[in-house]
Amino acid sequence: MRIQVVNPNTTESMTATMGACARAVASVGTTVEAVTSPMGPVSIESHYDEALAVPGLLRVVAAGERDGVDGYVVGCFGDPGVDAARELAHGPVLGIAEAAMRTAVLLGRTFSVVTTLSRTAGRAWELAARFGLAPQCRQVRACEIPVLELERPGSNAEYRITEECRRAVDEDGADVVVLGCAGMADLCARIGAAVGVPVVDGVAAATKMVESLVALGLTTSTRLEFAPPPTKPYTGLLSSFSRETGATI
Ligand code: 2AL
Repeated sequence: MRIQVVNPNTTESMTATMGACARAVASVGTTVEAVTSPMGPVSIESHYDEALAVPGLLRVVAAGERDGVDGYVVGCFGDPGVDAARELAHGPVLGIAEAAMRTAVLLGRTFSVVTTLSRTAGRAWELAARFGLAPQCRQVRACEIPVLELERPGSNAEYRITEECRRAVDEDGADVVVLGCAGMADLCARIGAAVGVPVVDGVAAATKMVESLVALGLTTSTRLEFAPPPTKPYTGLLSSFSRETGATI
């Protein structure tokens, strides 16, 4: 089985972190390929970033389809482009926010999300509502750490995230904490040990869920909404995307 963990931002070091965390949970016989988007923002922390991260993600998925990839993880907590990627892919596609939040409610009554910047909290709430999980989401907490600061050697990001996770438990009464950025994936086990409640990293959770869906022989329904998109010309800077919605899938 081949699963691609796609980093929709263009920072290779974050892709490497995500790949290592996905491989650590993948079963024997599953190959995890961590792929960096070929275009777009170096980090995703605004709606503008999110919108412009989607073309690169779709490029990767279209190439993966030509190459026989079985399923995809979209490795950004805004779950950018997941619906569009589902239209392109023959196998399952899962975003890390959806995987993490759905996992959290299997483990406790309530969860809080601990994310990077407070400007991303609105999107996390919107996703929780979309998944029907807003009633169980106690709070979306921000550490005010920009995404690329997570990668900077010598940063105190782990300490600040751990303290915010403690507040999620003590002040929100959350049974479970969800880490709200793919760049936090490698911190999950240590933070879980420190705060004493389950802490969920969406990269690992999504990898196991995609692996399970592929093993079950289940994939996105192509009956209507998620059928391959209609073929049509795309113009201007996006003209090369025309073929990706056409005969190649
Ligand atoms: C993210 C993420 O997971 N990757 C990225 O670039 N931005 N999420 C976030 N809340 O900042």
